[in-house]
Amino acid sequence: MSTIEYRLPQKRALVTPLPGPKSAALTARRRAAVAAGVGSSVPVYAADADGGVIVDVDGNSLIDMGSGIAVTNVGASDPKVAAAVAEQAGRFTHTCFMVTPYESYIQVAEELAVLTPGDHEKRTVLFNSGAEAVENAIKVARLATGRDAVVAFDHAYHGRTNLTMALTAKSMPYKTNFGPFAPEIYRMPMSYPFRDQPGLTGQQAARRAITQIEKQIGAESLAAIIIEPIQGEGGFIVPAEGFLPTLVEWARENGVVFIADEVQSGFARTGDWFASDAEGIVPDIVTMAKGIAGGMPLSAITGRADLLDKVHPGGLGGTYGGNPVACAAALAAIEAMRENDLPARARHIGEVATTRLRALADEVPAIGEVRGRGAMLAVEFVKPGTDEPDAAVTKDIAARALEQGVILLTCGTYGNVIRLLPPLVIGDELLDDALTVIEGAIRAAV
Ligand code: PLZ
Repeated sequence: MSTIEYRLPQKRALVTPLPGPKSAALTARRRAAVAAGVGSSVPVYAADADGGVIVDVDGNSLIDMGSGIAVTNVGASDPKVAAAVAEQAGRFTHTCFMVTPYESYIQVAEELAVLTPGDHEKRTVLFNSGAEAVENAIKVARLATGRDAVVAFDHAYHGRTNLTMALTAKSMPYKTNFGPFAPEIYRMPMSYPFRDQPGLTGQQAARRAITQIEKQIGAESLAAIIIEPIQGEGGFIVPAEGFLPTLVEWARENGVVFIADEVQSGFARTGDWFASDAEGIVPDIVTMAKGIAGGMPLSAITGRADLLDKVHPGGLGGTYGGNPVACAAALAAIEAMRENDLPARARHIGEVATTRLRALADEVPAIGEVRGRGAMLAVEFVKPGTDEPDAAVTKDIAARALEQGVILLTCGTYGNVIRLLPPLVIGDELLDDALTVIEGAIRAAV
C-alpha cells in the first residue's frame, strides 16, 4: 500500500462555534435564493477538503465521516483526479458521446467489465446520477424480458425520480405528496437480522420473499428484482448470509433479471470492490455511481452482454451521460483506489471502528446493534431494553458530534441509525479522533 500524501493538515480544529459567522451569513443568503425543499445535514459551508477533513468558510477543520454520502472514497481532492479533470477540461469538456464519441468512455466501460462481479461478457452504459442508472437498468430488464413487474424491498432507497421514488420505500421525505408513482412495482420483505424473528436464516428470509413474489406477481410477469446488497439510506442493513444467493438463484431459474444497486456500497467501500463480492453473487446488472469518479457526477450500468445488447441502437443515452471530464476523473479514481489498495483500507477502517463500537455497545443499552462491512458501518439506537427505535437520541448524537467538529450522518427507515462512511484515505489518527468524539457524543446523549 503506498502512503497517502495530504495537502491539508489532517487535524480536527475548531476556531469558532459551529456554525461560524460566515456559514451563518451563507445560511441567511441561501434562504432567500435556494428552495426550502433542499436540505443539508450540517449548517456549515465547505471551502476546502482533502483526505479526511473538510475546512469550512470560517476556517474550522472538521472530520468527514460521510464522504458526501459515500462518494469521495479517494478523498475530495485526490491529486490524480484533480489533474485528470483539469487536463481533460483543458482539451474538451463535452462533445456528447452520442454525437462525437471519445476513448475515455470506452476505457471506463473496460474497467467496469473487469471490476464488477463475474467473468461473463459484459456491456456498460454511462449516465450522470445513481437514479438515472437505476432507471436504465429497469428499462433494459423490461425490454430484455418483455415483462413489466419489478420487485424492490422494504427499506430500499433507489433515488428521487418518478420510477426510483416508486422503488424507494420511505415516504417522508422522499415520496410524500410527489405521486402518482410508476406502476408495476412490488415491495417484498427484506432480511433485517436485527428486526427479524430470531434465528430466521438468510435462506428462510429469501423464501419468504419468493413465496410472496410467486403468489402476488408470478415469475412469468416479473422483469427484475432490484436490491442494494447492503442497504444504504434504509439503515445500513446487512441481510443474513444466504439471502442474496438464494434470491439470485431463484431469479436465474425463472428468467428474472437480478439487479444489484451498488450505488452506495460500491467502489471499495465495503472492503471489496463491490458488496456483491462478499457472498460471491453475480448480478445480471450492477448499478453504480457515487464512488466511481472521485466526486464528479458519473453513473453506470454494467451487465450481461446478451441483455444490454438487446436494446435497439439509440434506445439508451442522454446528453451528458459519460461526460469526458467525469470519465477522466473515473479513470484516475479507479487508479487511485488500486494504487492505495482502498479495499484493504476499508477493511482496516472496519476492524478499528467495529472493535471500539462493539466495546461501547456492551456498556450502552441504547445501542441495539453495531453492523456493517468494511467502511460502511452503522450503529442502531433503541429505547433501552426494547427494540423500539430512538430517532431523537440519534439526532442528538449527530448534533453533539458536529459541535465537536465531526460530520456524522444518520439514516434508517426509523431515523435511528448513525452511519460511518469516512473517505477511505482517512488516516489512523484522524479516524481514532473521530471515534473518540463519536463515543463521547453517544455517552452524552443516551
Ligand atoms: N441507489 C443505493 O444510495 C443515493 C441519496 C441522498 P443519486 N443515496 C443518497 C438523498 O437524500 O438524495 C442512492 C443510493 C442507492 C440510488 C441512489 C440515487 O443516487 O446519484 O442520488 O441519484
